Amino acid sequence: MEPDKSIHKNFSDVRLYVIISSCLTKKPILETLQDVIKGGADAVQLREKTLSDSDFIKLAGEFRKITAQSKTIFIINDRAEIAKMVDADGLHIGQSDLDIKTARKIIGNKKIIGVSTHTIEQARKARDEGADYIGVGPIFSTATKKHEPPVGLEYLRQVRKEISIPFVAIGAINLKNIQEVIDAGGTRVAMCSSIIGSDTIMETTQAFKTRLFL
Ligand code: TZP
Ligand code: MG
Repeated sequence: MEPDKSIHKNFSDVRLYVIISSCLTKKPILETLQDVIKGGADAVQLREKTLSDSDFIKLAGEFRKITAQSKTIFIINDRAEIAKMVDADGLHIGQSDLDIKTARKIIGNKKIIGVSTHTIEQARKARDEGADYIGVGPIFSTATKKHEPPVGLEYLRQVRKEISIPFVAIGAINLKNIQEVIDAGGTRVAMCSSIIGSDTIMETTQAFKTRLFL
C-alpha cells in the first residue's frame, strides 16, 4: 500500500523540532516537554539511547498523553514497536537502524517516518523509499552525537536544491549560528542541547521560534 501522503501536510507545518533526552535536560523530563510545548515546539522527539524498553514505554506513554493535548507532533527515536504501542505520531530512524519498509510495516501508513542523512546519496535514497522528512546533519560538530562528523552547510544547500520532501537541519544549532542555517536554506531546524540544556527552556524555545519566523 502507498504511504498516506496527507501526512506530509502535517509535517510540512513543522519549523521548530526539539529533541528531548533525559541525560541532557536541566529539569525533570516531563517539565521539559511541557516547557518546549509552551514555547512553541512544532514537533518533539523522545530520544533515549540507554533506557530499558519498559522504562521507555512508560515515558513514551506520558509523552503521548501530554502531546495529545497540544498541536505538537510526537516522534519516537529508534524504537518502532514502542512508537506503534503508544500511538506516537511518528518514528525517527538513522542509517544503521531498521529500514523504512520495515518501519512502515510496524507503524503503518498514516504515521510519519523521518530518516537521518549525512550525504546527498542517503537523502535521495530516503526520499525514494518514502521518508516523510529527512534530518540533515550534523551541520556543526556536536557533543550530542560525537561519533558523527559534521557535514557543514554545503550539504544543507545541496538538499535545498535537490530534495523536495521536508528536511530538518540539525547538529549544534544555537541562537548564535541559526542565521547561517536559515541563510543556507534551513527553514526547519532541530535542536537538542541548546534548548533542553538551557536554564530557561520555555523562553529559549520561544526565542528560536521567533528567529525562524523573522
Ligand atoms: N543527529 C544529528 S546531530 C544530532 C542528532 C540526533 C544531535 C543534535 O543535538 P544538538 O545538541 O542540538 O547538537
Ligand atoms: Mg537511531
